[in-house]
Amino acid sequence: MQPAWPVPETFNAATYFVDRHLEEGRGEAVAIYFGDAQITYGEVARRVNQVGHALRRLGVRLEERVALLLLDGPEFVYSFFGAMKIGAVPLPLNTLLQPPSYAYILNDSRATVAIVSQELLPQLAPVRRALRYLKHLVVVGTAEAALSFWPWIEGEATALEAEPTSKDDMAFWLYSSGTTGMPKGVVHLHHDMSFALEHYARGVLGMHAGDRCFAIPKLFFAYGLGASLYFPFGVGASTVLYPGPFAPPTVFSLLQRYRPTLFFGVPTAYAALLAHHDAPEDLSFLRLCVSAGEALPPALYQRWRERFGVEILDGIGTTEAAHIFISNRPGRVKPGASGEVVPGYAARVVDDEGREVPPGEIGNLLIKGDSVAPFYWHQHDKSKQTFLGDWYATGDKYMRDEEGYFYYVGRADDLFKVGGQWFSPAEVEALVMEHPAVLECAIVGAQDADGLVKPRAHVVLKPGVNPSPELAQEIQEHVKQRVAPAYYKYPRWVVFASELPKTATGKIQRYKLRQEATA
Ligand code: 3UK
Repeated sequence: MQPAWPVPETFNAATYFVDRHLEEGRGEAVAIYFGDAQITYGEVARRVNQVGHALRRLGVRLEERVALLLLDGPEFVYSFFGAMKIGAVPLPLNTLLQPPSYAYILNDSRATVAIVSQELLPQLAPVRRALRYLKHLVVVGTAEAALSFWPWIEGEATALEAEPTSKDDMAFWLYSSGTTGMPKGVVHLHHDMSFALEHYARGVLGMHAGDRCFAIPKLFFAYGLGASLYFPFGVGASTVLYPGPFAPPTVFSLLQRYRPTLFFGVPTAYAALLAHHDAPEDLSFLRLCVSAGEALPPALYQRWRERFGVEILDGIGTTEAAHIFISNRPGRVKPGASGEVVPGYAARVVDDEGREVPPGEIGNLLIKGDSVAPFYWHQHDKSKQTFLGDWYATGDKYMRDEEGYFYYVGRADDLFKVGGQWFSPAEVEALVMEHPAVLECAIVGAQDADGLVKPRAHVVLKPGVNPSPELAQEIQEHVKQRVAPAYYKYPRWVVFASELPKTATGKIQRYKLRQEATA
């Protein structure tokens, strides 16, 4: 099979990820498992072409954005590659946002067409009049999805010549949810998916045509887009798509039904699956599991391995980098580490002046690799702060050990100093969460009577446990004992809350907690 990297100067990603399979004789191979449907690469290619024609008929031109507000399913795939194939720019939207966020993103991106799942239409209706640039709304009905029949493209020609785009033309955008401010349009180019495919999916996961992928993160998320779509499609493997929300029983029944070889989740999902008591013991069809999105606690890695006999590879990726660039490798996992640099990428840990810091010291993580976005859409200052020539500043604090493993310490903007020493919220949150009464915890810096910054813990208790000053004190003692003699790390305040503020992708919004006054 043709390697994915390097790509030629004239390169349309839709031809590599879809059409190539027909030329290489995989037209009859299953690309997508969706409910009872098994959709072949040949069928996908024809539908992609029909969407391309239908979009042109609506007047969509080169470089115009086509928003996709779609539940996971075949129409997402057809629309994503169909838009790309005519040189337009698909823009998958998070399906969990509130109406004002859709108005913001649709106006900011100036998408002219939106392809929307019927179930999600009510999310757009309230802001319909605020949309300045949207001209057409294409609706995907529930019944159509189940039948794999789509009246909008019915009758369109099934052959389509790809727009001869440059490898450096815009291919797709994703709005990064971020933990602060308005979402930013991350612009990705036609060559970006190929770079991530070659170096991470093939290089680290050893992906091949015999694999079957199943991912908890949805296609609108950079993590899910690679895991459920362009990684399997890049190697001629198959993917399992599911439109609904995931609860542990659903995940286990889908695992048993489709028997995937690769499974992708976030740490919270692994925790929920482990906590589910009816868990079947046999997941031996899984070759590897991947965790990303936030740090995977070592205890989860161990428990998963003991229960199911398969490794979880923790790795860090970002929307800006398209996918994972530091990852554990099969057979050489260090629990608690994000892993080693993915071959093909480079990583540096630097101080605020850009000087590399020695192993064991905390610094800012910089990444180099050709899957990294060139800029944020019309955000000149934010782009300059983030994309520094060859290097991209992830905004994460990291530590490297002597053997080249990287350890996540916290977001740059969540980290703070206590008594002149760096304080890692992640480290102490893990200790608070060991307390049997605690369900969730987030720690932020708060000012004491002297105006000095000290750690404050926001704690959600397990159902049935009541907050009390005694319990707060007990939690403080619990941490003190474990951090001794680094007592500066224990939380000076414990604030009980019924829930923590989170972004649509589940990241805790610590800036909101920081704004709260200390009692
Ligand atoms: C954090 C991690 C510790 C980190 C993502 C493609 O999460 C993805 O993209 P986002 O833009 O968020 C990026 C930020 O999330 N993070 C991600 N992975 C880890 N922190 N350990 C990890 N393993 O702050 C990063 O800057 O939403 C995108 C592919 C995989 C992904 N996880």
